[in-house]
Amino acid sequence: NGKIALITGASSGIGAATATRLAAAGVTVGLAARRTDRLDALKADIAERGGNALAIEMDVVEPASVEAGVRTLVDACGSIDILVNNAGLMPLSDIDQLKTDEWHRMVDVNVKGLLNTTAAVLPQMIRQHSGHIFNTSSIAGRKIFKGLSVYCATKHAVTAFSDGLRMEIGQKHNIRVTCIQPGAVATELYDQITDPGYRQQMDDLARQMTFLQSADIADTILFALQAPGHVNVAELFVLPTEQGW
Ligand code: NJP
Repeated sequence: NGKIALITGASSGIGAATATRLAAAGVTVGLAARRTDRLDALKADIAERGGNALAIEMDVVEPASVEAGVRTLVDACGSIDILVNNAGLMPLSDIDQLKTDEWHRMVDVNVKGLLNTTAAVLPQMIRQHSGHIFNTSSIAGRKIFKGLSVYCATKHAVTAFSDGLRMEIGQKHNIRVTCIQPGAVATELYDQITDPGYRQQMDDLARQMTFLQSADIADTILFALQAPGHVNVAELFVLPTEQGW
């Protein structure tokens, strides 16, 4: 459809699947992440299917890296119509283990990273007086799970920021904001769990129920994107049927 998207965390999982789906729908996709080998492979895959993609090395934690990436996409394509704030991580541990490095990393990527990309893209969308921002929060952005306290705190922040953003820029700047809240999706997110107990727990969970696939979330993003301009699909809870709520 000729639109331009910036997708963070596009090197794997939900981000990569979203890039593939959007590209198939005619969107030019800026693929942002740190692992450029993954981005180059995805870009080639998208091109093979007739789509357009750019690989953009970006660490969302670093404002300079984010600004440079956004500039690269705008210089190449002239606009940014869609921002998919998707980069994130989820190491699990109990609070009393005091794994403060992991806590800070989650705050840096899940919250500050999302603020960095939003700040870098917003001026462009405001100039255009149009845009659509997707924020990947989580079921953990509405509810608290044991072992996930800090992750839940970061995703509650994403949900709260999405609500505020929608309130402030929806009418004023004609920008839609959709908060995505997935349940369990089979991705590499779970590979970062270092705690053996929680690792086992997640493996057990995966045996007990059929997790969502990344493409399921990509489909819901496309659904919200393709809604008529006066419709803002504000929030999407998407759970495995067996996960419940
Ligand atoms: O995980 P994964 P998902 N700068 O590990 C990137 C949320 N979510 O697809 O930089 C830039 O495959 C990393 O790229 P790289 C979750 O919280 C998931 O599941 O190359 N990018 C990779 O592409 C997250 O917000 C589930 O390492 C950085 C991507 O993040 C989103 O879904 C459930 C980065 C992670 O991809 C996508 O996660 C739920 C940085 N500094 C919410 N650090 C679920 N899977 O069950 C990391 O409710 N990335």
